[in-house]
Amino acid sequence: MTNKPWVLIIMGSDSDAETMSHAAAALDEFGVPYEFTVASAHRSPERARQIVTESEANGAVVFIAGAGMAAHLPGVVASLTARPVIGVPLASGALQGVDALYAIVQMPPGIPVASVAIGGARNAGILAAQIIATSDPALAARIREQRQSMAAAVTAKSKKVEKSTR
Ligand code: RP5
Repeated sequence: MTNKPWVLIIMGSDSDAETMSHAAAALDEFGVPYEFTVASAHRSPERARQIVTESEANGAVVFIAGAGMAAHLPGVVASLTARPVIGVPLASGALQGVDALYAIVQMPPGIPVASVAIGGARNAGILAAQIIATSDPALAARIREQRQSMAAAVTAKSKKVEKSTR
């Protein structure tokens, strides 16, 4: 247990866990604590409600919610907390995440959910860290360092292929 601000990562099924683990990995890189759990908006609404309300009371400051198909979990989480919710549309079923993307981004005015790309769990983790970093300068510095590493990696990639004929 920690008093540090932490992130709840919640998903609709254990079949979502592999993709959602990329959000956890991003938070691990930045040393941001999280809990990782499953609750379904449709199959276990009472469990979803209990986890979200208890997590808010216990210091979760950002919620990451992943779901596939009729992806109502992120919206339900947003209905239960006034803290920021990041939705992760997941590719499953016949429509491979397009259905989940539409479900997550089409929230009614007043109850926002920020959405990343289909399967974009890593960006959800990074965005959650960025939100927490607004009040944590050391975390903000770690995020800036990672940006610098990425920029250096792009320069290295260019060196492998660049040429000029002028
Ligand atoms: C959604 O239905 C879940 O988020 C998952 O992406 C999808 C399939 O769930 P399972 O049938 O694998 O439990 O609610």
